[in-house]
Amino acid sequence: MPVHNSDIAEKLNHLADLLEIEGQNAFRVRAYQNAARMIAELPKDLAALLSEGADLDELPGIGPSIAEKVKELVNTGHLNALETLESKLPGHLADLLEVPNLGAKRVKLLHETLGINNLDDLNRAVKAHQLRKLPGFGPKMEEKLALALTKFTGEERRLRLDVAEKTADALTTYLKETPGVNEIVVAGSYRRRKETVGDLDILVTCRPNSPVMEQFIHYDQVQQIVMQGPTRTTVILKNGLQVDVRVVPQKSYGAALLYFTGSKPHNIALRTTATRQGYKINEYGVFQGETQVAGKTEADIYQLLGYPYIEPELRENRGELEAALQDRLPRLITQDCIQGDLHAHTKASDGRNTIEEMAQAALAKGYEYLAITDHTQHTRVANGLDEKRYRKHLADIERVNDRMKGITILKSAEVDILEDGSLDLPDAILKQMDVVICSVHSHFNLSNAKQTDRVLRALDHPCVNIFCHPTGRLLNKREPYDIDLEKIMRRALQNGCYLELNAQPARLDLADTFCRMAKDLGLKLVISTDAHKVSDLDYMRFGIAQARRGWLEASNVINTRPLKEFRKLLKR
Ligand code: DGT
Ligand code: CA
Ligand code: CA
Ligand code: ZN
Repeated sequence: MPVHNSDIAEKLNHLADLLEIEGQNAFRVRAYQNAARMIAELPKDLAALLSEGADLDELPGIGPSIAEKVKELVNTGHLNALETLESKLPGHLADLLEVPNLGAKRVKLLHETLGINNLDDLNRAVKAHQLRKLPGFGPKMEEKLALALTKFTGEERRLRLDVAEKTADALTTYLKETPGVNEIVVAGSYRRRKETVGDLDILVTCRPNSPVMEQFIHYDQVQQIVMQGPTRTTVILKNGLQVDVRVVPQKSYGAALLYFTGSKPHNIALRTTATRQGYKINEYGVFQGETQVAGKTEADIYQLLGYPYIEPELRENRGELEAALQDRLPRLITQDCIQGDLHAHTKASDGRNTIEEMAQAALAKGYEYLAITDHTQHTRVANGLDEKRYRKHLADIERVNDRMKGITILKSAEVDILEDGSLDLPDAILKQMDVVICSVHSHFNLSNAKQTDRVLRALDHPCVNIFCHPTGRLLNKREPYDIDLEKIMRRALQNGCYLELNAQPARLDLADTFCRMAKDLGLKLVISTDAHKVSDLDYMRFGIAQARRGWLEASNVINTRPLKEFRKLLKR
């Protein structure tokens, strides 16, 4: 595995954090932080520079000791100093750095004043309200940490869909090898494509005596067997995910699938209807007296009860049953409707591929257009481009576009919205772009009123087309900032601009309910991947799933339009 500049920067930053906690002098800490920033902004791969025999000492901000460490990282993927320090610091002190809102300074203070060494200690101190007295904390920060901790450590811990998907794919592939297995499907929130899942609910149909449960408990990722039986077995995997496997009879397959796909509120509402019609419904089928009248497939159950088939993503009891009865179900968007991606980074800022490589990959997906949207200077950690570099970058995009056949590369930028709502590039250069997307990357803690006004001001800028990842959330990591999205959506509608549904599985921002809100307001969205490398373009499917959970149809999403129409929609 090649070591990228961003990985090196991350390791050096982590080292700086640990050195700070350890009480090293501020100069040394800052030296590592500066080196990390410089490396993140470096246009060329350090690994490549080294293999060309370059002398890293020559780079600004890198002395001999840091140069040695970079070499070590590139050559071995490890950093001895970091590992030594990690083992030297008490217990799980470094885990605290992962908690939202805690940086090295705060961790050090917690350690020194309250003797907090790990997440458990922190949990106890938060509950005992010991933090609010510390300098720089206060009751509000204590509350924030309490919330962050329940998500971080408690039962509420849920796995991101993309992580669950990797686990589920590997496990179902393995289970399929068992003799006698017919069907394997992952039901539950996973099938409803929820952004995070609590556990995996797997259904299996098989021939009698198929050793599928034996096979399951011998899976090499099993950490603990919670319970084992012929029709239901539950384990916990090494990554902490709980998995239930249920063997169900073929004639009950549809009923079991419906039941275990949920959601629970959808099931309950459906059962109420069934009861009213004189049926009994459970995970084995639909019954009239003792006789099974439906249950082999989901569709035959819905049909018997007078409904058209309802897609799993809609089964949240948010009006889908009523809509189904009135033939008002949305014709949900599918991935093949997408004609272009409007958010992609390249090596020019913090991406890993060139303009050309990104465009080739988008072309291979059958897209008609791709917007190159590198960061602007304010986002220094992402190697954002200033005006001068951006001018050159636009010329580069144009040049590649002239060479490429079959796809149009749109000149764009992901422009930082500064604290006061102004944009991070001058109008003269924004005017040269085909499409302008903008984001909040700093000052997440403004009040609702200030944050909302800041974004409204950006949307009022005549060059702006799309407001990206509108709440800034990172699943399991960072709460959304405080902002009035309805106000934002109304202004976007009024101004002829759009909001992004960011398809990164760590973001999925907008959330499903906000997608639905946009649709109800009549505001169209853009679904973009925010790709930082070629393979990230595949994230589109997560965005599509989220859009479907938000009841979106192709007509609610502007990058389902061919380029010509898309350009018209951009006119404000
Ligand atoms: P999760 O795992 O928290 O992400 O969410 P789900 O929806 O996968 O929930 P889970 O794993 O507790 O249960 C799987 C499905 O089983 C759930 O979506 C609906 C069904 N189910 C579970 N408990 C009940 C229940 O008490 N009544 C009914 N009607 N259905 C239930
Ligand atoms: Ca589940
Ligand atoms: Ca479950
Ligand atoms: Zn981006």
